[in-house]
Amino acid sequence: MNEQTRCGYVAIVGRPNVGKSTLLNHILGQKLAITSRKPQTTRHTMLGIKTEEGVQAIYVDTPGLHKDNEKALNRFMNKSASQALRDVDVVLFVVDRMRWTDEDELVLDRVRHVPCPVILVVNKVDRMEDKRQMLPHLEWLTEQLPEAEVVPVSALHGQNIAELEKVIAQRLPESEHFYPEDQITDRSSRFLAAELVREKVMRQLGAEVPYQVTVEIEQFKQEGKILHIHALILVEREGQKKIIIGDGGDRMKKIGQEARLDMQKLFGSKIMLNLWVKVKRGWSDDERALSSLGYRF
Ligand code: GDP
Ligand code: K
Ligand code: MG
Repeated sequence: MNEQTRCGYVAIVGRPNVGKSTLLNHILGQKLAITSRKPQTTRHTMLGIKTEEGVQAIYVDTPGLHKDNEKALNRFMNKSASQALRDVDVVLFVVDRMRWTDEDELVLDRVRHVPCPVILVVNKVDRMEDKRQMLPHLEWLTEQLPEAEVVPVSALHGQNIAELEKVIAQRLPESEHFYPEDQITDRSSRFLAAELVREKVMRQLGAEVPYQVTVEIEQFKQEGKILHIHALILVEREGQKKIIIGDGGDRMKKIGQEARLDMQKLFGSKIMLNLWVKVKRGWSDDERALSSLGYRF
């Protein structure tokens, strides 16, 4: 074993919408995790692996912890986020540079008790003209986490991310690497394809529908130079199906075009993408349906 090599798990936690997935994508230098302005965009934990100069950091992107535990899908997401805090080597606690909410508080309560180093990542500093505007709570927050290093960043614009990665690397244990150098995620290409379609749906739609949408890949087949992907968009109600299809299929067309471009970049291949929408009543509050759709408890 090369004595210089380091390797470990880095959990990215925080309330919905603070920029966890955006941060992961920036660190990896490619769009792996889907992002949007809407909470609940990330539903599954996903590994993003970066190997550079003898250091392998295995990031665990998580759904944000949220207060609403009523629906099965929400319980699934909260459980995934909590599990990610176990057995990791470093925790990145991501907060917004301005806003502090009850849901941040919820995350703080979990983070307070983790046995590994915590890095407080204060995100979205690009939105701030004056440093004094920074989270009035910041002083209080650092008192709550006296051991935590504070690193202000902009995940969207890449400000101070290299510095953050240095701080992370210093806290990873000396170890052999767990994954091959060129592997960037634990998720299958099918999974990533489904997520890209769901991202476009999330971004296209208003407040209500997105949480009742999931995507299944029915075909994923390379034929010559073309990757053929058939994706099924599942919704809860007939009305939602109409909304997703849009006037004369307008919205579906847009969703398809945008997803195809992202897939082309990610898979480095020409893509033929077919989309369908189907109603599957009650899928988001039915543990059995969730499990068959890939939400494994
Ligand atoms: P997550 O729910 O914590 O994974 O958050 P996302 O990564 O999906 O980001 C939520 C929203 O915040 C998206 O619209 C992002 O573009 C935006 N965002 C993330 N990081 C930054 C940042 O550093 N600056 C600004 N201005 N917006 C950001
Ligand atoms: K989001
Ligand atoms: Mg996310």
